[in-house]
Amino acid sequence: AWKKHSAREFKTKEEFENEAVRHIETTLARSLFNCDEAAAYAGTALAFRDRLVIEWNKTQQRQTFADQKRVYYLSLEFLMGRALDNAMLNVGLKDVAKEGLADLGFRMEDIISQERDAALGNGGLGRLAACFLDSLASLNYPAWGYALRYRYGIFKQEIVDGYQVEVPDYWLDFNPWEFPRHDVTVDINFYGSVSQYVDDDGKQRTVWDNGEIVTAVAYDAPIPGYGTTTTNNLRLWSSKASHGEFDFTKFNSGEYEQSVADQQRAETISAVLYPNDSLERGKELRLKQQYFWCAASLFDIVRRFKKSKKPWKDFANQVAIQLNDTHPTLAIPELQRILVDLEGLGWDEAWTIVQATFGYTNHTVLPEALEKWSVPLIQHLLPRHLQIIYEINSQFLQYVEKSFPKEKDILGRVSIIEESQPKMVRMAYLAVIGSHKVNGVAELHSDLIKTTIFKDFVKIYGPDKFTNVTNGITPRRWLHQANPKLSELIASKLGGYEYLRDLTLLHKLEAFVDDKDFRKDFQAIKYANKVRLAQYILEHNGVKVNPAALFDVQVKRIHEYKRQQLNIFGVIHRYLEIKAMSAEQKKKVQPRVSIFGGKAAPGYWMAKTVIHLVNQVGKVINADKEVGDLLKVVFLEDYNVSKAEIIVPGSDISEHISTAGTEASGTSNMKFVLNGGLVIGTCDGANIEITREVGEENIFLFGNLAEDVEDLREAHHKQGFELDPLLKRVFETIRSGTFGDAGQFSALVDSIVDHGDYYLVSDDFKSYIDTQNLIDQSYAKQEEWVTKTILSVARMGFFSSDRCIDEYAEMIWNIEPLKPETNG
Ligand code: 26Y
Repeated sequence: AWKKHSAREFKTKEEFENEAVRHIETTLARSLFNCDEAAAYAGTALAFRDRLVIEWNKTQQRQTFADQKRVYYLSLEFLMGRALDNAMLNVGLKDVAKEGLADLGFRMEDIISQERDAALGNGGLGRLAACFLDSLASLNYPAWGYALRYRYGIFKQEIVDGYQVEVPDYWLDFNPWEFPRHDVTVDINFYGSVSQYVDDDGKQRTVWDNGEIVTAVAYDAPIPGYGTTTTNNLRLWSSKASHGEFDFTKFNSGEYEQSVADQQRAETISAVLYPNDSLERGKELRLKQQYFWCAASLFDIVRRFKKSKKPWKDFANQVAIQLNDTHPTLAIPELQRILVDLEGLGWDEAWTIVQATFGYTNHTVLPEALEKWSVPLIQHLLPRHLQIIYEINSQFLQYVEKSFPKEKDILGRVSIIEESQPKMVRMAYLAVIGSHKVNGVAELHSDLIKTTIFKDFVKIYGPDKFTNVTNGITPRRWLHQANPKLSELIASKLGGYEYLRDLTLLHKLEAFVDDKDFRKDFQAIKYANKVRLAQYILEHNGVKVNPAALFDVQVKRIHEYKRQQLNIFGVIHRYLEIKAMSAEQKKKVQPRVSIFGGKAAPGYWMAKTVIHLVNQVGKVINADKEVGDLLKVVFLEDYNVSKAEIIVPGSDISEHISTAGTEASGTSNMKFVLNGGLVIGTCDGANIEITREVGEENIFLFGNLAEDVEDLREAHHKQGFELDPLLKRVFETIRSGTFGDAGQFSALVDSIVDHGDYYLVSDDFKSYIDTQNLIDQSYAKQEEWVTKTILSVARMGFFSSDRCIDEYAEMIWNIEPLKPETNG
């Protein structure tokens, strides 16, 4: 008889060692005599993987048996980072493994850092998806993620002579966390033609065929929850050539080369993550990626539903699908196609199901980031989908016309089809029309989408279709894993780690704000994290920084709207001030380290110029003996999730300084505050709610408000504007060649001086500088500063992604958790 399973459990360090060694010797076929760190990592990962896999299988079985509604999170990006540390902490045996590894002669940190980041994302949107998976599993929701298995994640950034250089990120040569499912495949059609026929019941039916077929192969990764056995699934699709008869004829007729070329063409679909995070470029391959992934995922979801033998009217009671931005919007016409063309439902019946199934999350109001695809391109690649989109549009416009008979202009404004040359499909409109709920990601942002890009739709559907779910972060990775000492200190005060499952419990820390020992420990942990970061900076940048200085961090994608240029201009201003000081005055200066990090999209020249300027400024200031420790400037290469885990805990102040109204939420702002840092920020995105939670005395806000931005821009164009005098001095310094050939930076300076300063750098400069000075004064009063940071940590409970996921579950998905106890 078969045993229930053959889980190789380990509880002691000896048992762990046995398991790790067994894997090294048998799974890897390596002798222990040449066991290096890579092998020790593999052995450790495989030992933990075994434990995960058993719970994973059980979870899937339990969820199938319970037959509850599931949520499917469709995201082209999942910025997962490393998996081993997370797995160890979730399984709860990290300490055992640490001792075992020590016996074998290894240090835990070295083993953990052997793993490559799973960097299948650009920035905030991708990392949010990863935090959501962690919360969904930790809260026992039946949930799957669906994405693409890119062979290359976001590029690795190298800094060469101060310039960004992109290097491919081939991350798959050893990935113990994925399981190929060669038996789970879906054939996906492209191009081809559409025709009509009459079926056996005499009904008019449409077929789409004679296209090119590419096969999607599933690769699954386990997503363990914290403090629960629930282990959900992340399914990544990989593309490969389909091996139909077509290929065999080619082989046989001597077209061997063509056949191999076809194969490469097919594999190209899932080859690489697009590295743009805001500029839409309308490339055919990206559209192919989107359809390939949507079609494979929907086929999979529908296949699972059909196994239950329920009637179609139950579909939306069993299935919720969340669209992470408009990237998966093709799932809407695809589900309509499945229901109408393949399953033979009537159009209206199908459309009711589609609308009840989908929810859409918007992550930006920036016009250049809103997806549009050209009608001719969709016509060519997905002819049936274009017909369906037109039909959806036609019915929608008829409804609008009936509801607003007197408004002539509204139809053109809300049409899914933009009447341009060529015509374009507005994906955000299709997403709104095909979903039952649309949400923004922070309060201000959710208000803004209702008054700007989706204004007409609020009028058409009423305000209830639009809602807010403020973003959150998982405290497991962003506190417990990244900052174990702080996590432990908090646990010692709150009587255990329960707060990691209910972050609102942090409020109890307020009672310790005057506790001398607690304050000392809290401060010592911040200092130790700064020492660790200083060590990292020395190793990677060769710059020695003083851990007692104020560490000022801005790490995020480089973009004009995020205003890293404001930060570096501020740094130059500070440099000029220091240079003008007497020795006596210098003694009063608060020493500071300005830390930058982030990737620029490869074609985004202005962003690349900002990186170059930061590096040039750093080179000059760091070498200036008159400045010494008073100011250091470093750009950290290749910012990613695992680097964030070192950088975030080591910050005193972090910068979230976007032009008001442009940053939908921001999530790193939450990470920094949760780790005992404070924020300098504009009244934008989640900064506003952070302020409400921590209190305005504990955050440094500055700059113009979102409601004034439009007027200011208009005034710039109509009347011109007076450049801020301090900023003017900064520009003169740049022009004088202090930081190298000024021509290299002219586009950046000119965008402000000559081209209207769209992002209001000059308007906000004075207020920014004043606020930075206030920060210096505040930091000098260390006791007050520590109070601010402790109170802030205590008040961050709201920003857990657990709260966020519970809100989605209740307001949008209508799903319930499945407790692991229901069925063992
Ligand atoms: C269309 C394509 C070029 C594109 C690709 C990626 C467009 C946008 C993106 C990514 C956007 C993104 O990361 N947005 C961020 O989402 C976070 C999570 O909601 C927000 O916190 C953050 O403010 C927003 O910029």
